[in-house]
Amino acid sequence: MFIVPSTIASAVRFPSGFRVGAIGPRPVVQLELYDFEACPFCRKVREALTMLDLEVLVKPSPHGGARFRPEASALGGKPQFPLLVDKNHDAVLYESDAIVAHLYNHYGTGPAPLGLRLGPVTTATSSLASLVRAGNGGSARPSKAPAKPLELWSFEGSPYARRVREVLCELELSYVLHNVGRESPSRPALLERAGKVQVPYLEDPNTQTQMFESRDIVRYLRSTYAS
Ligand SMILES: N[C@@H](CCC(=O)N[C@@H](CS)C(=O)NCC(=O)O)C(=O)O
Repeated sequence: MFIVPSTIASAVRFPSGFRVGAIGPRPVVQLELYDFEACPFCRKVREALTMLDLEVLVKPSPHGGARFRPEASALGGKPQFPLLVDKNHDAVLYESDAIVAHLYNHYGTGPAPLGLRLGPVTTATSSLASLVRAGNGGSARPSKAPAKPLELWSFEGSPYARRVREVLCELELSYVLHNVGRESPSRPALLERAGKVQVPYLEDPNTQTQMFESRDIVRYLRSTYAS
């Protein structure tokens, strides 16, 4: 049962990545993130994205992945993750701490929360969360590439949404990540669109599919895209 270790992983990082804090200006051009779920440094960035209520186009780059890793290396010069592309500020950034600072500087109202600024403690707890997930979302599996990115409504601390993100990552499926943490101002739009506020919620414009329930979504992703 995936939910127990995934809940422990969330608990280890609580309260980082659950609730939206004070937010500042919004990006005009969509942010892009090359990352992989199991990477503890990438987790810090995803937590910041949730707490800042930011949407991002994720280009999953797990170990052994061939779909986005070459693109990331060409952009930034080396295969290191996370890598953030922010065209609003002409920025291509490595280093999770630099990325978090950039996000709070441009899209927040002050410095990042303490949970993201504790240096080795932040890294240790994020690594522990990855350890608990035992490599899920770390390595690529053969898959078919969708023509258009999928769309996922999620927040970093959700144990159910994590399982879906892990599978999207392993299958190297690009997706628009709509972060809808607790108290997110984006929740009313989800309610309007999907009829209720529950995450994960997936839309696949390639097959006109919309669905809730992590187990059903995982099954759908595997049957549609795994090869
Ligand atoms: N100091 C960097 C460390 C980043 C890092 O070591 N990332 C690992 C993944 S967790 C990586 O890119 N490894 C190379 C690879 O995955 O091929 C940061 O905070 O962003």
